[in-house]
Amino acid sequence: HGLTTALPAALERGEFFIEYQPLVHLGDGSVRGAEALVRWLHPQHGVLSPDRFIPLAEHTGLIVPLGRWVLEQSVRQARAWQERHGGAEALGPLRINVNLSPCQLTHPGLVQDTVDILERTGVEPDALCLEVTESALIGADDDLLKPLRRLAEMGVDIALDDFGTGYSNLANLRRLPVSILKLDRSFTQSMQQYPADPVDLKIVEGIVSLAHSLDLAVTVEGVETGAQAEQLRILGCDTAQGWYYARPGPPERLHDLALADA
Ligand code: G
Ligand code: G
Ligand code: MN
Ligand code: NA
Repeated sequence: HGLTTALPAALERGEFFIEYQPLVHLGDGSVRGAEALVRWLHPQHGVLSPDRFIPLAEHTGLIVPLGRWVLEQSVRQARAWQERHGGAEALGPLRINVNLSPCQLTHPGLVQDTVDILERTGVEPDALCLEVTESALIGADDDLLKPLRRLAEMGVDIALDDFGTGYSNLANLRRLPVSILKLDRSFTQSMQQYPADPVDLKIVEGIVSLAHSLDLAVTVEGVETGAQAEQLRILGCDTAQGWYYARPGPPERLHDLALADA
């Protein structure tokens, strides 16, 4: 595969870049942070989405250095936002969410790399959230959970991404060192019609109430309309992300959005 063999040189040549999508507090609409989403500016094919190359990078192992690069860039960016965001201290420092692939979880350097990056940048652990998909943690044994536990003990948030798409063993949640559920976009899409499907409403209501009783915060993905945002806010969701607020974009944009409500 041409893309696969081009990956290592692409990392060396700096062809990857990161877009940031704001995370918004549903209660007051303020920007609280952003999710980092990597892209590849390929010299022939133009901008490639992560769906095109993350699976290849996972297959070849390049995901480990690529993931480390994404983490370092994103945390550096968070530091830069925090330094320029002095007006909004009441809201706490702007946070950064970074996706972890399952291969990074099994790599022995994960905890130390993360500690090093936080120390080098001076970003507090509680301003970092690592997103792991529900499917990566299904059936996870203690060895797999150990690095996540260490990170959680340091104060790093762990979010369960795409929640509700795997077979959700809700009882299993108690065992995971997770502090945030990211409700899959499909739930948000079912809030499109007004009034929304009563069964879907009950399901989201149930997830939110279970999450809160376990001390987990709920972030919703894929919010595209104000009506969805309002419905999800009423259902008790805490934070939202989606095109209604902003598409993924360059880091300066997040800064403008965050300062606008500072
Ligand atoms: O940005 P986009 O909406 O196209 O993202 C598509 C998918 O790629 C999402 O599931 C997202 O979690 C994943 N993704 C984006 N950036 C990264 C990254 O840095 N590492 C990993 N492992 N996945 C990522
Ligand atoms: O990590 P995760 O799989 O959640 O990645 C987020 C993905 O969702 C990215 O590909 C991002 O571009 C996409 N996305 C973000 N906001 C929206 C939205 O409002 N609607 C839709 N359809 N996709 C979105
Ligand atoms: Mn994600
Ligand atoms: Na997701």
